[in-house]
Amino acid sequence: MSLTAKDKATVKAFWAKASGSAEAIGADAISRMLAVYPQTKTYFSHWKDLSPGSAPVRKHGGIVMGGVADAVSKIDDLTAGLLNLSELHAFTLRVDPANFKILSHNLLVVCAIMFPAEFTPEVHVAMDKFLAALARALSEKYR
Ligand code: HNI
Repeated sequence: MSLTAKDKATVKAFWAKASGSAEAIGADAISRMLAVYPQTKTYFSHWKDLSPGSAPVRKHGGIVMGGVADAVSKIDDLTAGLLNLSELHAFTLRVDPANFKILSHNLLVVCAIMFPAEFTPEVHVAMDKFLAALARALSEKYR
């Protein structure tokens, strides 16, 4: 299920509209991930407050979306582009890669809520494929 040239163009066009709200998207996606899939909280037990919209949640939302922005710019070779980030999540943070799918799901939910007009079925497919490819690239160093 690799991204076609049309998928890539669709992702870039949607990102051009959504990136101005990247921090809000990230904050809500991380809030939902921690609330709806509480098993993800284990990685963030060093934070003071894991409740939706808390300061560390918002800060981390911005950081993660910086990674997503970077991935959009490296969409033609995500595996090479995200090697360092993959290494960090695999060896230093030891994040179970199953969680990448969970965060991707939450990112899609938030994009659909925040951009109901722009988030057409075509955009949904392209973003789903992009986030799956991003999750695969982040999982690269685990094997
Ligand atoms: Ni993730 C740190 C990007 C998914 C747990 N993560 C980062 C950083 C970026 C990043 C960028 C900061 C790196 C640095 O300090 O150099 N993470 C991403 C991206 C995704 C993702 C692009 C997927 C879309 N990370 C996840 C998931 C989890 C996760 C699904 C766990 C559920 N990440 C972490 C943790 C840290 C982290 C833990 C360190 C945070 C801290 O505060 O110590």
